[in-house]
Amino acid sequence: MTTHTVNGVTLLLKQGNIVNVQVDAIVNAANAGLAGGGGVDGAIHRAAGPTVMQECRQIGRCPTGSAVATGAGNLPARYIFHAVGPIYQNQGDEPQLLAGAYQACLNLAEHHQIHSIAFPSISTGAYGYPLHLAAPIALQTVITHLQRPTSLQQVHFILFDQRTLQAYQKALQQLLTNG
Ligand code: AR6
Repeated sequence: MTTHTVNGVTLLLKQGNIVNVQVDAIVNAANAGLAGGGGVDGAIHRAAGPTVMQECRQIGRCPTGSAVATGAGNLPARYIFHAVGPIYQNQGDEPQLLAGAYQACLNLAEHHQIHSIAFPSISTGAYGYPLHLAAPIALQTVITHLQRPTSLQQVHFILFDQRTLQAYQKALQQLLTNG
């Protein structure tokens, strides 16, 4: 585990399963149809129970690079923020869309005035975003956001495997060294 403080807010990088994390909002790596799927999306819907999918159906869609909020069902959280990252196809707009997915969650956090949020590594599983490119975008978006006044006190990155944790640790070190 790595912890770092940004402007009084704790940033944690930790290996684990996001469904077990006690925070105000858990972020899901969803698809634009909010239709459920494998990976972290499957794990979250399984653990949360059917009410969350019912809410997703009512919302309908979420554009790539954005996020929508639902309740958290049986999860120990108040909200799930369903974020839609880009499918990596090297078309050029992926960095903006990935940053947009994180930023939309941070905006929802401010809107709901929550204190803690947990992110998975959006787009780096089924959506194929190279880890060494995605990790600095995720961290930079969060760190930049925390430089302004915020309701957040803790931001967790819950990274499923050691390879992903190490990529985020390396990216954080580089961002802190290079500014
Ligand atoms: N907790 C934390 N991270 C997890 C968990 C978990 N329980 N399970 C997997 N991961 P992915 P994407 C990691 O594929 O690339 C779905 O079918 C995983 O190891 O879940 O954004 C959706 O419905 C990887 O590091 O999301 C979409 O269709 C990271 O979460 C599509 O996949 C993201 O992998 C979204 O693809």
